Amino acid sequence: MSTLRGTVQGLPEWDRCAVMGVVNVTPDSFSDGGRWFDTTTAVKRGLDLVAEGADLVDVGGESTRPGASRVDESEELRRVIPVVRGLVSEGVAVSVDTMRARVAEQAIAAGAVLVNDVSGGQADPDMVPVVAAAGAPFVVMHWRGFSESMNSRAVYGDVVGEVVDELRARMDAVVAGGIAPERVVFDPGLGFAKDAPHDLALLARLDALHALGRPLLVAASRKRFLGRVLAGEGAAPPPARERDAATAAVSALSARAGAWAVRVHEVRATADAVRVARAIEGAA
Ligand code: PMM
Repeated sequence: MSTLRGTVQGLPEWDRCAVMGVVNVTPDSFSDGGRWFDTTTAVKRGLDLVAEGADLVDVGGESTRPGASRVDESEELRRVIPVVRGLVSEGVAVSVDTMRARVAEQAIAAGAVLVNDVSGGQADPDMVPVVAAAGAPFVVMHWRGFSESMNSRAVYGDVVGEVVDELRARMDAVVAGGIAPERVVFDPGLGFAKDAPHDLALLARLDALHALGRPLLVAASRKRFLGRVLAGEGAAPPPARERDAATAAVSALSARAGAWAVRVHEVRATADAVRVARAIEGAA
């Protein structure tokens, strides 16, 4: 299992699946929007996540929920950079969740150790050159377009095969742009241009994504497909905040399947899940 997980140049190595805790400094993220919106509260939230077992804290200032419209760059910078700085000054390993090169650049200058771009470098033509020049590790998520329109792009013949092919093409592009392959992390992009059956099919076939040869980040936390699974056919899904036990279940399964990291809003249960998965792995 551990050989599957892999390592990311420029980041610490953990002997189990890592836990990335989420701090959304946004008024409108689908699952926790508005709760951590001012700098002090957001930094405190990040520190609480570390105390609960997060290895990395992912700071984002733009909601990517389906249908969301974009924030402008100055507002995103205003939201994100002070939080990055505050967490870095407390010794936290910070990842920045952004599609903008300028935000990534300033976050790296403020001490962020990982750039998490849900567009995999497609939204901003300056992103790949900026990440390459900084020598920063880079999350390449499977993405087919901005939130306004992504639901209409959830059309696949073979979702696993197409996601694998599209991620491979992104790898070629980012490597051609100067990012070292050893610094790339892949992410299947659950919920991004995907319906519940697509998300489930991808989770069932993490092995096919592993065949791409890079560490995997799985970000299932509170997503719509979990609401669908929990509600069953035809019923109303539970609200996002009632999907944390289901999220922890995905964390355990992903860790056992060799994921490098899981990205979650509620850290405590997932921190336990990845440790249990590690213990089982060690006993095999
Ligand atoms: N999902 C969201 C935001 N950032 N980053 C990665 N790498 N993968 C994801 O699936 C992902 C992400 C949307 O969820 P949120 O609004 O609850 O943070």
